[in-house]
Amino acid sequence: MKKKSICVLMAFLITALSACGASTQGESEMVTSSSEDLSSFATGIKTEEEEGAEATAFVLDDEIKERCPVIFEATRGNVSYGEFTHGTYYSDTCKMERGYSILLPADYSKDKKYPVLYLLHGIFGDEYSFSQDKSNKIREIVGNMAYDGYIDETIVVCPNMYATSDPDQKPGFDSKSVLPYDNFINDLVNDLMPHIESEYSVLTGRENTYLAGFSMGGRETIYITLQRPELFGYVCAISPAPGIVPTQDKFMTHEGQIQEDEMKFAEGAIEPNVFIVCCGTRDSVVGTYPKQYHELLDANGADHIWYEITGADHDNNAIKSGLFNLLNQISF
Ligand code: FER
Repeated sequence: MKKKSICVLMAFLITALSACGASTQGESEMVTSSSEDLSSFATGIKTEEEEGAEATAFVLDDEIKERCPVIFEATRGNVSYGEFTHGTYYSDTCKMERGYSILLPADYSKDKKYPVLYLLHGIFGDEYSFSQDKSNKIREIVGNMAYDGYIDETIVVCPNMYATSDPDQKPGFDSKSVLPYDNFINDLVNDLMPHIESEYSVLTGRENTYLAGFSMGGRETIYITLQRPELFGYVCAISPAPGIVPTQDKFMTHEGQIQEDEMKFAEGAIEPNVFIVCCGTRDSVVGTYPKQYHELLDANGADHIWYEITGADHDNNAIKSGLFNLLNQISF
């Protein structure tokens, strides 16, 4: 059972104030005005009577917030964040050694066991795409939410999603070049997950195994979730790219991994506890494809949460939002 998310109001205010000072300034993309973010928190304030003996407390509500609140993406002086490191594993699927980046909690210890989030990059990316981009605030969001007790300390694994056995093959906008992305399900399930589970001190099972991805990674997140829902309890597809079902967009003709009427969970399948699909309202790359996925999932009776991120493009605003909301849903 996850810890209910409660922080004392004073602590919240102090953190909120320091978060306003701790800044994301100087970065190419500013998220939202901090006053906007902070006012949205007011909904969760409980009175002393409601909390019984406890001091007036702040409780984050379980609703989706379009933007990651500033308080969770800020670099706080009092929180120790994990660092990304790099590892390798032998992939029987690809018949070669492959790399991944891994974010371990700052005080990672073999005496504890941690849930794991597998986080999938976009097209042309690799295992460094997330770990080398400081603007996505992954370390901060995961570290702050754990520090505040919303989630348990969590390991984040960022694989290379291009699962090919041909070292000369390169990604591109044609069916052949895209195939290794669709093959990643095999590498993930048969090679990477067993490696992570044997090399690190992790909790196993769907309750402790999360899957998220951006764009091409969002597309594979949906595909993998529909194929293997018993493996992942908490899932978020951020700005998922076209091609799960047949279509033609400005980049290429997609044959489709599955047909539209297959965009659902198998009869009797255990579905994820949380399955989020989201996208920015101004996404200039995948446009309305994520919304179409939502409509297909709806039409086929596959439970999920759909939301749009007002003003976000195909960018870190969407990534931060999806990551925050996934972790926030896990906390309930
Ligand atoms: C496409 C449009 C977008 C596509 C992939 C993408 C393979 C992926 C974008 C990204 O990962 O950022 O037609 O086809």
